Amino acid sequence: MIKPDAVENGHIGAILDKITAAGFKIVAMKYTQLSKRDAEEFYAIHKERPFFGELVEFMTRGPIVAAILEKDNAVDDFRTLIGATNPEEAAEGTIRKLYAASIGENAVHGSDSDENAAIESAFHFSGREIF
Ligand code: 3AN
Repeated sequence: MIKPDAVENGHIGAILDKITAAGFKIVAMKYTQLSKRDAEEFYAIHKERPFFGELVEFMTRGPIVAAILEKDNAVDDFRTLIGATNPEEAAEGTIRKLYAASIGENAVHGSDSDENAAIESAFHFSGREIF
């Protein structure tokens, strides 16, 4: 996902450019806004964390871009491309270093395993939206 902060700041095009330049193929994509219920479901794994309320509030405050990306070793390579969760710790040239302001508002989301990628893909897309 390209998160609400990056959308608000006009970074959709630049982020998609970096993603395709890094060799990812976009097999599904949409511009949408998460409801409170959607965000609570998507981030259910974090529901006991102190920042959960803030995270749901942030992720629902404006539109996002959801996409499914395909590549060999996609999960690890995408996490390398986006950089550390905290942009202050993210490597130079990564998407979060370039476009994120804080650990809470960190521009992009990437799945942390192939298993979660499948779950998150099904959360956003139906079969006929995947190419
Ligand atoms: P990542 O997105 O790098 O996989 P996770 O899964 O640990 O990181 O966290 C999910 C999301 O929760 C982050 N992208 C960020 O928006 C938010 N988050 C994580 N840690 C914090 C924190 N300490 N304070 C505020 N928000 C946080």
